[in-house]
Amino acid sequence: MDVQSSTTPERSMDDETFGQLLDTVRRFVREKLVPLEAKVDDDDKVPDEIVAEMRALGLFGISIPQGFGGLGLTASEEVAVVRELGWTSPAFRSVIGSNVGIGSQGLVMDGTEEQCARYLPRMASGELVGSFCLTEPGAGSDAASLKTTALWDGEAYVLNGTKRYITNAPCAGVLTVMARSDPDAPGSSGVSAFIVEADTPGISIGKTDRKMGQRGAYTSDVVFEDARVPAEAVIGGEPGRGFKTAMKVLDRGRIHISALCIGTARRLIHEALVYSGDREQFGQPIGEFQLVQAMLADSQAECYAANCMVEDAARRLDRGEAITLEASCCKMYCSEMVGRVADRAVQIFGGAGYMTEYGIERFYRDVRLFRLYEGTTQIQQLIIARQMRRGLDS
Ligand code: COS
Repeated sequence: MDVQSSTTPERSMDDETFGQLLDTVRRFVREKLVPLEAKVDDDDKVPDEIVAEMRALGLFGISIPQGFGGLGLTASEEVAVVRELGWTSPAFRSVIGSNVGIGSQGLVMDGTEEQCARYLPRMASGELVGSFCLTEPGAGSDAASLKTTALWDGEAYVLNGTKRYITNAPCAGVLTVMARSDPDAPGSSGVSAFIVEADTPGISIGKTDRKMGQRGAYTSDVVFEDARVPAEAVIGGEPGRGFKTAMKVLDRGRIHISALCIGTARRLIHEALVYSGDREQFGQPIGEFQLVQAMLADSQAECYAANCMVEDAARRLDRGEAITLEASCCKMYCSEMVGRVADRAVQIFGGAGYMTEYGIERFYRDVRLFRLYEGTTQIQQLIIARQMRRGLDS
């Protein structure tokens, strides 16, 4: 077994308390969020009172350790909560997504005690929104080719460059920024991760991007023009380790996104099942037809397989195993799976599936992003194959 750390994280709550949390989240999603899906899409905004309820439920801090004000859930528990959130429009999950995932985990994994104490409690409460700034106009899949610089001038690191498609940047208070602190070091080795306050002079946020789907979730550019940050902003205090921090964050983030895919697939299967029982053609419900049953069955089997792999990967992560390969397998399979499930749901709904009123076309557009962000399917394939080939060498 490949072991990263010898300690298995202590569970922060017992089964009964966790069951209650899950139950509360499920009811919140189904009773409060589902009825708001069309409105969020129309308004391109999650209502403020919903964000406030998410704060009150502790959702911003589910993956942040209890010692820093979060709920300190294990990866397996996080998967269960995120799966529940996946039952509704992904825009709702995006509100808390960066604080739970890529926006906080750089600090949780590699931050110093002081950095964690300074930022994590406010991120856990939702007072401070965190964003993860890796992608650039010229560095997407090839993240190690990033060009943003962070040059030490004797007193401060001076940041210059542009970050692109940064989730929650328009509302972020703190940014995890990957930048090149040693321009002479090749590739990823010259990259450091910085924890940067978004109101630092020299940082500006671009206009909010218009997207294919996930209206109500925001991305934008973040531009650095001679933004000065102190030496204490280097995550972990040691320059040159930022790319590895980013990769570790993405490993866990990919399991999180995979759980989200499963939740959305379950919702789409549910909608297709109910519709196929109601809708009659040729004198009977369309669900009586074997060709419709085949689509439902394929979706169910694939969703079940996806769930088994995500639960396994999360368990391995909780045991301290290295899960780079498994996280990429999950991200690839689950995001492709929910794409197929959404396509079949449109097919089962027929013309109604194409109409905005039924909401299925919105999910179809929303889930398309899952195959792209936190690494495209092709990047996951590359990571999986590399890990397999490394196994041959060892
Ligand atoms: N955990 C810890 N360290 C890791 C790691 C991981 N999962 N993956 C890579 N590293 C380390 C490597 O061990 C290597 O360290 P050494 O130089 O000490 O050997 C270093 O990081 C560079 O890794 P690698 O050589 O694999 O980098 P490449 O540039 O060849 O490829 C990929 C990296 C393609 C995997 C990476 O750029 C990637 O994930 N791209 C997609 C980015 C992405 O998901 N973007 C979405 C934006 S965030 S929403």
